[in-house]
Amino acid sequence: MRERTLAILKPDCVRRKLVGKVLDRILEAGFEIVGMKLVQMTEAQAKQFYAVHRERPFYADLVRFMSSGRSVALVLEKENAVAAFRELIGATDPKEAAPGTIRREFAENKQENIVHGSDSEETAAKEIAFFFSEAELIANQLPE
Ligand code: IDP
Ligand code: MG
Repeated sequence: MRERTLAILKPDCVRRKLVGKVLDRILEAGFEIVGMKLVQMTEAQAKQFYAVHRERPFYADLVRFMSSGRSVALVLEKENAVAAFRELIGATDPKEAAPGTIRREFAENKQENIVHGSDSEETAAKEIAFFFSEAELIANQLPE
C-alpha cells in the first residue's frame, strides 16, 4: 500500500552541506516528496517531538542537537514508505548500519546520524501533522 512517512534531515546534515546528496539518495530509492520545508526546531518543539525518549540518558543532548540549527522536514510517499525508509537510512548507530545505507555512508555518530524516519504508520501520521498542514502536502498530479 502507498504510504507516507516523515523524514527530517537533521542539523548535522544541513551544516555539513549534505542535503543535496541525501535527497538524491532518497529520490533514487523511489520516494516521492509531497512535503518539504526548512525548519529550525525550538527546544520546546524538539522536546515534544522526542517526548517518547524523555527518560533516556541521551534526551537532553538530543533536544539540544535537534534545536541547534536548521533541519529539512520532508513528507515522503512510496509503497510501504515507513519500513522502506527505515531500511534506506539504516540502524540508529552508523557503526551498526548496513553498508549502503544513508547513516552508514554519511553519519558521524549515534546522535548526529543525519536523518530521522518515522517508526510506524501511526507515528508517521502524528509526525507529519507535527510539521505540516494538509494544504502543504502536494501529491503528484501526473500519472507515473
Ligand atoms: P531512530 O532515530 O533510529 O528511530 P531512536 O532510538 O528513536 O532512533 O532515537 C532517536 C534519536 O536519538 C536517534 O536518531 C539519535 O539521534 C538519538 N539517540 C538514540 N540513541 C542514542 C544514544 O545511545 N546516544 C546518543 N544519541 C542517541
Ligand atoms: Mg525513533
